[in-house]
Formats: sequence, structure tokens, C-alpha cells
Amino acid sequence: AVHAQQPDQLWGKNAEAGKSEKAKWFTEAKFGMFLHWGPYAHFAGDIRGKRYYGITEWIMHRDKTPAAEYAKLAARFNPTEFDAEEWVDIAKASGVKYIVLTSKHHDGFAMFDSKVSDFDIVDATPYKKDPIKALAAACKKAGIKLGFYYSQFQDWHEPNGGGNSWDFDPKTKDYSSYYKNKSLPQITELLSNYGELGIIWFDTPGNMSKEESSAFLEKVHQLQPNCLVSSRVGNGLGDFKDFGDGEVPAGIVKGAWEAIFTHNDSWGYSAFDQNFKTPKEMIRLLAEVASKGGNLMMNVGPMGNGKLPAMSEQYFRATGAWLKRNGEGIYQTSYAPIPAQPWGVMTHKPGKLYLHVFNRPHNGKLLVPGFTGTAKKATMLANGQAVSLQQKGKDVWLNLPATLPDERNTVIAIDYTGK
Ligand code: FHN
Repeated sequence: AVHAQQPDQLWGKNAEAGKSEKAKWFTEAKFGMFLHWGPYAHFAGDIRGKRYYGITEWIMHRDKTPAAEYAKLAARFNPTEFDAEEWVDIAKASGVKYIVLTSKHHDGFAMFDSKVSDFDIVDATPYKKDPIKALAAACKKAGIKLGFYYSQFQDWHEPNGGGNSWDFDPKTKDYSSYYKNKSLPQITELLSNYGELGIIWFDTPGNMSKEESSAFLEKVHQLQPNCLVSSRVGNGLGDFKDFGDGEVPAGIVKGAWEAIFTHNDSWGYSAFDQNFKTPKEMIRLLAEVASKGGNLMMNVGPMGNGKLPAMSEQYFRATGAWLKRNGEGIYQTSYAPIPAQPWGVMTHKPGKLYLHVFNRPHNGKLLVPGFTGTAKKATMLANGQAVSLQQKGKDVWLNLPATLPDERNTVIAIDYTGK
């Protein structure tokens, strides 16, 4: 490393998992697309004549919609415009290396053909098709890893599922019968019917015991040994670490991990939320997360008709266009050995330090401090232009041109020798 900075956080045994062969693709991927899609996309923030802003995938809970009534309303969900290949084309153009789709969120509705429950898109809606099947085929064709989100504890549709306390009394719930009769069998379906999966992304473990979390982890590993499990399986288990929603850790974190953000202020589609992160915000966030050693998984909420919101599509594509020119400084990099500077952040590969310049110093003189190697040359990735540099001990000074090719983030690669 250029500078022996002690990582200020370690992700326990997952630091080891991150080094394992099966997590390699994940630690190199850096950018993923999360998709929250279900009947709540059809409601889009409006149910039973009431409007709810934010977290539209929680609308049933916020409205205390009785499970039977929600099921009736969910039967109107009919995403006739859904085109798996179009989603995957957009994902590819956005530069994401993996997609994680909600196969069942807390509302209990399965977005796939389940034999375990009729509360699924094939049996309960006029759509009658399995969109997950189409997505799995499109991802395979495009070489994009596919993962499924699955809410293993919360299920507001089931009398014994976690979370719903307006229809069903938590005191009389038998969670173990819910795990046995619905969630574990549905996990088996997901891992058996859709080819090779990259991730099962569990969420909100609630009051699950360590044994219960283990049963889910083991089920996944037993059916698909290479499939990774998110840390939200609960009780400190999992193959990689997920931070809190919208959270970036303060410093470097070793091992396999992800920062999870959503594109606006809701995970599910909202007809009222236009607060989309701009390409500049996305590009900088991606660089910041990579500079600490992690992946960014950014969520999109597809609409009830099956299309992605136009602003999400546009801003993701713009991020992808930036990655086309600058991806060398993101993909397969690891955390930067030098902490963030006033001008931006850094990522690292053996023999290469990538400077992500967010703010050009006004005099054009950019300092990389604490550099223990020997800097050889500096080049802007976007246009291949050389940048003059001088090294004085552990200080490397760059002399930037008056204008940089990309004011959102200009990446400059420093080739160096030594440690
Ligand atoms: O309750 C969910 C929420 O709806 C959403 O799915 C997020 C995504 O990380 N996870 C839970 C809250 O952390």
C-alpha cells in the first residue's frame, strides 16, 4: 500500500469472506442496482383514498390496510409494460454489475410463481406471468449477476408473519410455522427455479433467533453454495455486510460490504417524489463508497406499469456514461490507502492510485500527502491527457489544467512504483 493507514473498522469474519473466491465478483463489482417492485408500485403512494409520502413499499403498514383488503387491491397490479430486456439494457448502460430485485417484500406478495402461496403475481393478478423468470433470463444473457431481496421475517399478509399487528396479534403468532410453511419454502423455490443466483438479500430480521437466521443462511448455501447472503439475515451472520439505509461508513471498512441508497426518498415507486439524486451526486457517492472499500447499491422503484421512472433511467444512464470513461478508477479497486482530501477521494489498485477530483483547487495545485511510493506519471482517464507532477518526499503535487474534463468527478491515475 502507498501509506499504511489503519482501517478504522473491520467487518469481523466477513473481512475473510470478502477475500474468498465466492465473494470476489461482489467485491470487484462496486456498483449494483436495487429494485423495489411489487403491488405498492401500483398504489404509488395512494391507497384507499389516502396519500402517503416516502417509503411507498410500507403503504399497507402505514395505512393499516387489513390484509384481506390489501390483497383485493393488489389484484389490480398489472404491469403490462414490463420488459425484462429493457431493464437489463438500462442496467448495463448504467454500468451496474448486479441487480437485486424484491422477490417478496414485507407486504408478503411474491413477485414470482410460488406454489407455496397464492398471494403471488401469477395467481393473484391479471398479469399472470412471472417477471422474475424473464429477468433471470435477461440477466443471464447480458452477464449481469442477479440477486433476490426476500423479507424473511416480516410478512404482513400472513397471520404468523412478522410485523402486522393491526390484523394479527403478535402475542398469538407462531413465527416458526411461518418460516417452515412460507419463507423457507419460498427461498427454496427462488434458488431452484431461476438458475444461478448471485445474492439472496435478506432484510429486517426482527426478533429472529440465531438458529432461525442460520437456517436461512444454510438453506441458501445448501442449494447454491456460491450464492452470497446479506448480513440482514440477522444475528451477525451473512457473507457480506450491509450498512444502514443511506449510510456510508465513516472510514475504511475491510471485507465485502455495501452501502445502500435509494434514488429518491422512497424504495417503492412514488408518484409524488421527484427528489432524484443527480448524476453528479451518484458519481461522487460511488467514488466515496469505493474509496472506503465498498459497493454502492442504488435503488430504483419501477412503476406499476412495469417501466422504470424516466428520471431514474436518465440519471443512471448518465452515471454509466461517466463509468465508461472512468470505470478503471472504480471497478476492481480497493479502498484508498490515503484518506479523503479537500479536493476529493482516492481509490487504489496495485501500482495505481486514482484521484477522484470533485473540487479543483483554485490555484490548480493539488496535493496528495502521505505518498510512500515513487510517483511516475499522472493521466486523466477521461481524455488520456497527461498531468505534470512533482514529488517532494511523501508529498506529490499535481499541476492541474485550468479546466478539468468533468467538474462532477475527474479521475486522474497516478502510476507508481514501490510501496
Ligand atoms: O423496511 C425495509 C425498507 O422498506 C427497504 O426495503 C429497505 C432497503 O434496505 N430495507 C428495510 C429497512 O431497512
